[in-house]
Amino acid sequence: MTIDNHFAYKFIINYQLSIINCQLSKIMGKVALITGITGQDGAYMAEYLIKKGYTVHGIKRRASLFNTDRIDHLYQDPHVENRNLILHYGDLTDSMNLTGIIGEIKPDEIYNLAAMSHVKVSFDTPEYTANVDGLGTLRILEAVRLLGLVDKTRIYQASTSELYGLVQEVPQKETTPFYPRSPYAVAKLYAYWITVNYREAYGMHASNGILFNHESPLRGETFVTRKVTRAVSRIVLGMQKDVYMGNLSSKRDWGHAKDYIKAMYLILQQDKPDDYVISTGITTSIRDFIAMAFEEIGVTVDFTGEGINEIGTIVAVDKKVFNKKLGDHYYESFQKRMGEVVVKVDPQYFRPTEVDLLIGDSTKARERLKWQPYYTLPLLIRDMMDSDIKEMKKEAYLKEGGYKVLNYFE
Ligand code: NAP
Ligand code: F7E
Repeated sequence: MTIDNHFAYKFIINYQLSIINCQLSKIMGKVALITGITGQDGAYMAEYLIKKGYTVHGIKRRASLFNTDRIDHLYQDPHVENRNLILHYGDLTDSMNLTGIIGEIKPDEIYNLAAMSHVKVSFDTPEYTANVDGLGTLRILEAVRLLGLVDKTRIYQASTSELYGLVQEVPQKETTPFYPRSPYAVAKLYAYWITVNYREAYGMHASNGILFNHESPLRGETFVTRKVTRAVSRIVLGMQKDVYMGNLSSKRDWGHAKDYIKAMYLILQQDKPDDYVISTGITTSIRDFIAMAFEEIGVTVDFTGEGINEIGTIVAVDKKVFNKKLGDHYYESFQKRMGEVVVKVDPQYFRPTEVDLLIGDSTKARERLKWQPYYTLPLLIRDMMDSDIKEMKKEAYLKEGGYKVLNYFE
């Protein structure tokens, strides 16, 4: 056999193998790898893809306690055969580990959702944040390239509205120049551009979703929305006196994570890779979010004062709404708190550089992906408040019964 023939045979065999692989994955369902599967978006994404018939692999970090609460309902005993959720230990800082997992499972789709995702904390851990959020993305792209999976594996990169930082245009869209304002955003800027570069240099199906803030009952407890819905629930149930907040004037474009993971999925189903803004197009201040969360249970809070002297005071309670949401049991003691201050400002929550205003224009996604959010902000707040009231009632019940309840202060 001549060398030319040898390469021709190899090419034909490889080509046939790739067709067989493709047909097999159609019959057997697709395989997805989710980094950050234990996080808010990772948990919703795993559930969504499993319902669509995918086999989902997830990367979880080793922790000294179980960290799989958010995916507990999907988790199966590792001894069960034909599982549709398989977890691997790993870390975005470990390229050998990532290359090993990707090489073993050869995913059709990778959703890179893992990150040190807290903006304020990124000022305390800038080097680590750059390593995970910036270089972590490079490690995944490079693993796919080196393993020869460029034509098979599609990659979603979790980019962020934080890239717009000190906004250069209102509203922000795909063409708005970036101006990151935190170590987190600067790391994500690298990840954004390395994704674009690998797409252009190697023809990878790699796309950025530039997602604006999205929340849910699964949101981490130290992000502002969840901090508020937890605190409001505890205050009305008599478990907490007040809450200390940071900058009340910044504005965010908040959507529901359940809507946003659908956009991520749609981005990877397009024939061509591209970058998309995902947002609701409505912006609200932190102050108004807090007022809306109290209003959800019939409590009116009025804000007075400025800067670090600003306070939120209870000025009215709608008994009917309050009782409907919480039950009569709590009204008597709560109405005695009329006129009391429940929201205060503590500068320890301020950031060295703040992102004052975010509001997205997601026209491109709405037209090309046919994506549209279902949840409005009031619906999102209802979902989060219902869930946290239930959670806090459980804690109150345990406390009454003499059981230990943890204090999570931040
Ligand atoms: P999240 O709840 O904080 O989840 C982050 C996930 O990343 C967790 O599973 C975490 O694991 C994992 N992780 C952190 N460091 C890691 C490391 N070194 N190696 C491997 N895994 C690591 O974040 P999210 O709200 O779901 O956001 C998902 C992604 O979207 C993130 O990349 C975030 O930056 C980005 N994003 C979020 C929003 C938003 O509003 N939610 C908007 C735009 C972009 P543990 O559970 O062990 O901590
Ligand atoms: O802050 C202000 C704070 O921490 C929102 C991440 O998912 O979304 C998230 O980043 C705003 C900021 O989210 C408190 O100063 C006031 O202006 O909920 P956050 P974030 O910084 O917008 C983007 C899109 C991401 O990509 C990130 O991963 O709220 N704020 N008082 C407060 N914030 C917190 N956390 N705590 C306060 O007490």
